[in-house]
Amino acid sequence: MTNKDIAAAFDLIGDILEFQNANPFRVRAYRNAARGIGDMTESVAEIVHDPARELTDLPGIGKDLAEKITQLVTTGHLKYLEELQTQIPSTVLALLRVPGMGPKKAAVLFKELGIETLDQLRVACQEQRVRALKGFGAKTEETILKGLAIAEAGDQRTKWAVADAIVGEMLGHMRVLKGIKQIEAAGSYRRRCETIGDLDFLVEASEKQIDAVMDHFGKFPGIAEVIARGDTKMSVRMATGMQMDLRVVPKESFGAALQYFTGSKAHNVRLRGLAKKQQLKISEWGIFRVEGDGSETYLAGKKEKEIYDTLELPYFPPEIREDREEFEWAKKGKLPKLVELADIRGDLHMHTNESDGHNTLEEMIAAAQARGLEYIAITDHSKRVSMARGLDAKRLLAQWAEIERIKEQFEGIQILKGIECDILESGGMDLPDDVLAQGDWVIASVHYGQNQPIEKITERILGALENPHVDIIAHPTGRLINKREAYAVDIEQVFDAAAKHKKLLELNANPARLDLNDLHCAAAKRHGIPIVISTDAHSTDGLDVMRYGVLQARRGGLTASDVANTLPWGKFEKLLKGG
Ligand code: DGT
Ligand code: CA
Ligand code: CA
Ligand code: ZN
Repeated sequence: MTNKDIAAAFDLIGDILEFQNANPFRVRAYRNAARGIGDMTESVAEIVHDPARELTDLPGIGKDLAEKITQLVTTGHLKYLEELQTQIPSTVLALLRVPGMGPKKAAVLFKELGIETLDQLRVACQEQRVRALKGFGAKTEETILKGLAIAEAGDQRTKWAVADAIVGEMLGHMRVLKGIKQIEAAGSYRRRCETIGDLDFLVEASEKQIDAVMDHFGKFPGIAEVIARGDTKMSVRMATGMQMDLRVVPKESFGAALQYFTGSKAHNVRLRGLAKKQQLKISEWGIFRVEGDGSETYLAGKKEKEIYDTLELPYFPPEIREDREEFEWAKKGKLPKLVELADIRGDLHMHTNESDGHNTLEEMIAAAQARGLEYIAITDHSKRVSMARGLDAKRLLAQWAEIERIKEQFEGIQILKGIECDILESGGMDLPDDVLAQGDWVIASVHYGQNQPIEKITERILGALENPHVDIIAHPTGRLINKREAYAVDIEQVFDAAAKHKKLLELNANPARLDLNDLHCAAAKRHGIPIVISTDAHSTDGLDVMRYGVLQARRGGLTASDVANTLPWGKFEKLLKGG
């Protein structure tokens, strides 16, 4: 029973309760528990089995939830959930996933029209039976029909790097318009989430200009349809399916709106709570003092920072606005100074055309040098990865000899003789110890046997961490965003072993991997494990993905001192030698 399974069960309870119009506090208790557990890297199941630990010590877990978790973990079932599930047909829950629906609307459709499936919902909309319901209308019907198409197309989120390219184009498109004073992309994009659901643009313009701004927004190439257009907001859908929202706000509200629409929702909820205690109110329009007679006085809102200033809070970088630890940090005056791209001095994972890279050894070194890197490691694949023409001992030693021979030609850059050595399916490394011993930098990776059970994969990785020649584990969970789930691995055991053996862990910066993820980075930090952000470049251009890794590290709350490849060469060399 993984944390994800427990979180999913609690979310499902939340869905059903909401559908049944239950007490919102109860619904929220389950939602909060689901979120908290989903965010934990430590296994909740293990806490259950540990006699020295109490579930009720976890935030938001009371006696009742603790009992439910214990039941789930020990029996694999949850009676309460099973009982709830007998009260509504399982297909009804699919209705909740239709954009623009939500539990309340779904409940009405179920009760009034007996709609239990997406197909029935589509027919009812087409026959215009939905618009006759109280609280629904022709427009809702239309929204639901479009939502159905999206729900069926599969609601894939867009990778951050892809969204970033679109944001860049949109900013370029909008900036030619004179009436725009400021424009920002807010939401999960600004928080640098690994994937984003939709893009949220915010524009400052005078009232006279609003229509022109919206007209121009609608002319962005690639827009398939305008979903909605109101007085100050507009939503469009791209041909790719991605939605983009636009809001036009006046000068005195731009900062407040930027704060509000950057989110996350959880961060904002917490912030509003803090404001209330000080007789303040925050909204997308500004921060207001609530007077004795209930009226509100505008205090600030032009700049985002003013919102936090007024609340006597530090300015939280968007990456950490998730209501995880940021408010605790603020309370203690210990907001981390997050790592920046400019802090990065080395790149310790890259391939050449000796295995599956596109460029030669010399080209990779020169490209790294041109990017101002102080040190790099050349890390081609080992022989097990035959599809990538992985190196056997003989070819590897030849490559290392070649590196020794040419490294004098490249000034101001250290070139480590490295290898990305596979961890074999049966355990153990793909190359013999006496070969690995001759290198400067050994990465260990799981590429094969990713469907093995958790015990097996964990054991393989722990074995690699015990090998004295191994320096680091690459892309430790193996996930590919939107493509492949992480393999089953007990990540806490990996953290413990990495800390014990003084090994490093990689944050692979490739935007399709971003592995370790943000929560793992934070957990690794708690274990005192240095993170290395690496590009895993397979071409000279591939060296430029470093920035995505840095953003992920920032989401994990990492500072430069938590990231080993921010060290100057001399200090990094010492770390390598165990100093
Ligand atoms: P996404 O698009 O799913 O990747 O995630 P976000 O965070 O961009 O969410 P989105 O687009 O629904 O809304 C953008 C931001 O607007 C969100 O992060 C916080 C704010 N927001 C939206 N709805 C609410 C709300 O009901 N309450 C509060 N406090 N903030 C909200
Ligand atoms: Ca969004
Ligand atoms: Ca949105
Ligand atoms: Zn690689």
